[in-house]
Amino acid sequence: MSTQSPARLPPLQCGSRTLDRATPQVMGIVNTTPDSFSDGGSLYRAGRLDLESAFLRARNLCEQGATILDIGGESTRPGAAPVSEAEELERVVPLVRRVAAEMDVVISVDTSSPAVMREAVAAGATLINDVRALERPGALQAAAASGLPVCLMHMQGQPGTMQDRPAYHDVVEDVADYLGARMAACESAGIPRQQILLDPGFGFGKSLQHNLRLLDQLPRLQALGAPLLVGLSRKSLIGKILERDVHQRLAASLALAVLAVERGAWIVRAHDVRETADALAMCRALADITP
Ligand code: 7PM
Repeated sequence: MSTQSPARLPPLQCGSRTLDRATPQVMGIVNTTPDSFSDGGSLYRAGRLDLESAFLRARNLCEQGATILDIGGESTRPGAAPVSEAEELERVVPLVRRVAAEMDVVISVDTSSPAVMREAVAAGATLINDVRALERPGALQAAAASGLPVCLMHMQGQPGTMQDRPAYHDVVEDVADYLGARMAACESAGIPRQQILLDPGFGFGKSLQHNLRLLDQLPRLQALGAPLLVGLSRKSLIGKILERDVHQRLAASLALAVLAVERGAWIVRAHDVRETADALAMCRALADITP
């Protein structure tokens, strides 16, 4: 466990905005894909992404307490079909531009494509979230050139097949080794250590036991020295334990968010922003008691 007071940790600088490391942060999910696993294309009209609906969704999440919005146009759900770069650009860039023009929030672009990174950053994104940890050719360079913070996530396999028989030597050590190596690759490419976030990638090529062990052992990942981001909201590990469908997973998602923050997570990626922000405010209150 760290002996340094969280208040002394340097803030994360996202463009002109700073995020305070002493306060757990909620990253609200704005999924612009038609088959988003839990918001089911609700931002679509007549088969096309409706920019106004997407913007209203984004504004709502900010009003509910999101300090970061994660805007993505590629579905990484298990079994999802790949999306073309042109389509990803078309879904993401206009929304990033509109949100950047009208709202005071950190905009995270959820992409693995260097072109989408560049265009989204030009449109106002100030954080890069890549479920492939900048492994695509050109992604490290595009991220480094932006000068912005990056979130490196662990995934085993590829979205289409990652959930059939995931296997590890030791899931916690394997994920820690991978994230450590990607952090080193970032530093070699010129992305400073203070600009790196790490994410174990819950649900990305992991069995229920793998997910639970990673959650329990988050402090091992925290020891890598970068702030942690976690995405547990409505994920199938909850369905496996409770046998609840995706819209009946709020209470369990909040429990997991609190447990993750207790174990050292800083940013929680969530669908239900108001409820998550309330839960994390309780974590903060307890962390802040005067001795
Ligand atoms: C299955 C797996 C279904 C994942 C849906 C998802 C994360 C992310 C996503 C995450 C970071 C979802 C996702 N999950 N980015 N993008 N961390 N950094 O729940 O856990 O929306 S997609």
